[in-house]
Amino acid sequence: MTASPHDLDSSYGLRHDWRLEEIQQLFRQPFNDLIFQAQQTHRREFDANAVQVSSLLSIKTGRCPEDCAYCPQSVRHDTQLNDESLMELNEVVAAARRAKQQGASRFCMGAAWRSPKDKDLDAVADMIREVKNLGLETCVTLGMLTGPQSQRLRSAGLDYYNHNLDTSPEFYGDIITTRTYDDRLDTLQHVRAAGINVCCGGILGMGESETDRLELLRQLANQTPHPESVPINLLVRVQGTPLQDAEEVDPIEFVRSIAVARILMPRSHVRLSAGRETMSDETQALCFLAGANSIFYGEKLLTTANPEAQQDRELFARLGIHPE
Ligand code: SAM
Ligand code: DTB
Ligand code: SF4
Repeated sequence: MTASPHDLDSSYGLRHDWRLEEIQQLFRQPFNDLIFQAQQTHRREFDANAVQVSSLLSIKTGRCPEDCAYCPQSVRHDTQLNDESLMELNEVVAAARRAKQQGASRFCMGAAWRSPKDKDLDAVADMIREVKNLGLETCVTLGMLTGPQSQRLRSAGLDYYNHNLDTSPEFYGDIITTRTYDDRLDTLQHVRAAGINVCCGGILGMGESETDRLELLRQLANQTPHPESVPINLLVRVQGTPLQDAEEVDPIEFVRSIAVARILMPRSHVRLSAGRETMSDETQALCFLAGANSIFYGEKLLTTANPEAQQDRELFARLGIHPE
């Protein structure tokens, strides 16, 4: 392992000034050295055998005006999706209750909006209050937010807001043209200023280069403070999206990316997010070894498949992992 002047293991500090070359050095070191460093960091900050579990629900599905190339919910792609308008409160609460019974500790509600209308926000605020009343942490992802909208969500008791950077600033324009990287950073600032925990990550497997992946991690790590939750999604290739035939990610490269996220953001929950349905148990085990300590749990993500809850319980039992 190469020691750097800012070696985290010597300072135990959190940094927000990472340079790309330093991240490349971390990423490219021998796999065993990288995993060892990530494990050391992980064990310093967390129970090494605990994994946080969140369940997802799509509360408004499809017909999104944005053109995100990866997304089955964009109105621009013909993906055979069943569109659904905003769900009723009682249906959402019933789904949250089931998620809690299955063992989830956080309930994340996603809506296919560019940004919510104020009327929508009233309905979502009711959902947040009711889900919180069940004793679950709450998370929503609704697209772009203004400052006042963020404050309204915080007043409803929202714990986390998910808004991803998705990729590097350089590759971003190849994936989304209907809103900018800066728009995303603005929303993240509003959420942070309202006192809501930030859940922010990205997607691997969209045809980006190694540099793009590391630049995404640099963008995340150089936020002050670090996002509390960092979802690393492996692209779910959905028929009808422009990325349906994107090249597969080498699982070892994926694990390396998780390890680097762990080292750069030692106190954040790194979430092994979309893409577990097609991932081997062994790759998932390596991701946990590399410092992933959160997953989406339950048979569905927003619109695509996720492993069955029972399958995940069996995997956790085989690995001696306990959910939290
Ligand atoms: N519309 C809101 C937005 O874009 O912020 C919220 C929902 S959107 C589906 C949430 C995130 O899901 C996206 O930012 C993206 O990172 C992830 N996502 C969407 N489709 C995906 C796919 N096919 N594979 C992996 N991740 C995906
Ligand atoms: C995140 O980073 N991944 C989740 C959550 N945040 C909202 C969404 C994954 C969506 C995968 C495609 C789908 O199921 O529609
Ligand atoms: Fe819409 Fe979000 Fe999908 Fe982009 S990722 S098309 S904003 S639902």
